[in-house]
Amino acid sequence: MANAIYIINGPNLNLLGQREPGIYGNGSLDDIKADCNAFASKLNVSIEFRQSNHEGMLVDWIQEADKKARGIILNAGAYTHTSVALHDAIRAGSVPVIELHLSNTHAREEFRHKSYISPVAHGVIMGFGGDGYLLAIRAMCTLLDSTNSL
Ligand code: CA2
Repeated sequence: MANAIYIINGPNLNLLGQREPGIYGNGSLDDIKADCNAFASKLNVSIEFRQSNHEGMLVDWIQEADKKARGIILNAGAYTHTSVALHDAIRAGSVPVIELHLSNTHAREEFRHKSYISPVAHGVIMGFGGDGYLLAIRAMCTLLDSTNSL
């Protein structure tokens, strides 16, 4: 969708609500998507909400968003901690990216402390579960407003 905020979700986030509720909560990704749509319509912005388990697909969507979107909210899942390809795709683009995580990755295993996304993101929101998506939409709107691109 042109002029939308893209919300891009990476691997295994389609499993939310089915396992690990202690870490990720009880809600499904569809529940989060519905909450995002309701919140975005209150703020009068449109969102494009996607999920893929495939790194190359995420790269394609970041490149697409750079042409069509105002900003990107990215929960890259485990690719956060491994993907030079996602880092490069964000670095090559010019729309702002907010890195998002349900959990506080710094309070978890050491391998989750490294992020290839943070150095090329405008900001990071983590540790607030599904509410983090709404915080990120709010933050993106404020950012776009302050740069007159909303
Ligand atoms: O906290 C986050 O949002 C994460 O991006 C979630 C990823 C994890 O690899 C990152 O370190 C932090 C995992 C996505 C969901 O994985 C599930 C695994 C089993 C059951 C349900 C979800």
